Amino acid sequence: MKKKTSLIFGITGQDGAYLARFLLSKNYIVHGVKRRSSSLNTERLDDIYIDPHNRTNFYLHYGDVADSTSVLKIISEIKPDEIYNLAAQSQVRVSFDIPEYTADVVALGTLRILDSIKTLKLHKKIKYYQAGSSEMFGGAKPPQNEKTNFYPRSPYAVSKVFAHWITINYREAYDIFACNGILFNHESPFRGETFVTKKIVNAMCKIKKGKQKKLYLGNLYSKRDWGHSKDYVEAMWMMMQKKYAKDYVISTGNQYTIKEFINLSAKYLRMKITWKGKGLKEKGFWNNKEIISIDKNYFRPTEVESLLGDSKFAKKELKWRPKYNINSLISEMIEEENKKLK
Ligand code: NAP
Ligand code: F7E
Repeated sequence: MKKKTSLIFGITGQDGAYLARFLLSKNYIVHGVKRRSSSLNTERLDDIYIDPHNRTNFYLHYGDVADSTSVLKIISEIKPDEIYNLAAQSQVRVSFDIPEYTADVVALGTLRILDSIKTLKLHKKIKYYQAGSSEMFGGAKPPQNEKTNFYPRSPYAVSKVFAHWITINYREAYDIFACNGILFNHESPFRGETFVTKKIVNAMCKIKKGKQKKLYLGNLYSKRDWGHSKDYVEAMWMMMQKKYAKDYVISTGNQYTIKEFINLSAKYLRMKITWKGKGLKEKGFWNNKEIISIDKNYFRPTEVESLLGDSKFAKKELKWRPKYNINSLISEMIEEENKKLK
């Protein structure tokens, strides 16, 4: 049987790295788009990015979703069966500092890919996946599902709402198989170091080994529904195997505060944290040493307080089930970090 060809925008990120491995395991030919950077950005792909001269199933191309000529050229050359658009400036806090850039990449980047499919008349061949986010629900009351109205609370989330609707518009207007995954937070050892779970795990492991003194955080009381990236990239692929494109919420259905995530990580590391004080003066102590403090710079101008997904639709239609829970997620992240510290 002829191998399927996939093209991943955002292959160097957390999900891109897991999705590439997943698709290779399904016998796909995998193409990925990486940005030019002054230092290497392919660290998460190192073990699959073997000698380019002996490779037959994994290829990287320079490109940028802010540059429509590169997007059009890559799609026209590869003519993939499936496109996964994972490319984004995905840091919510940073999107308040660089809102225009965030909108260009997240909102218009999506449009550039969809419009290339249309312009190249590849709408009958290519299936398109859009990386939507629970951040689009923002201030909407939990639990959130496919019928919940969006209430985005950051330039990132507003841009994702545009991306969501332009995906539906191109599906309806030009008959493109284009689906939106509305994914709740998902983490892993590959998670970027500025996201809160990875920041906590890395710091706690280092503090335990005496390699770091303190961890500074923002709001400890927002609640998130955290899953594992490995489970979530499988859901992306499942959506793309359906006959008709639809939009699906992917989540675990459990939520925890940031403080609960710290306590669970500490428990795994056998560290007993004692909390004292309130608001900006709240502090965490271990062995009578102050190891956690609040820094107001990590607060956001508008916060998303409570995300809790209801993914009954995906469970029914895709038969998708997460394999990880919060404890196996945290233990894997800690084990991998400890290996690195050794
Ligand atoms: P990530 O680790 O931040 O990866 C983002 C990827 O996009 C990286 O490969 C990055 O390249 C690339 N990128 C950034 N700007 C680009 C541009 N202008 N042109 C081409 N590529 C560009 O994010 P992730 O956690 O894997 O998430 C994947 C996607 O799902 C993102 O769209 C994110 O917004 C969305 N999402 C994530 C979550 C989550 O909890 N992880 C939940 C819902 C939705 P560099 O490596 O060069 O920076
Ligand atoms: O923040 C609070 C912060 O940056 C989670 C992205 O993948 O998931 C991610 O967005 C919570 C927020 O993720 C710190 O205020 C406290 O309430 O890990 P995060 P996020 O903003 O939920 C969604 C679904 C995406 O789509 C995004 O691309 O933690 N928090 N103190 C902190 N957050 C950070 N980053 N750093 C702190 O020091």
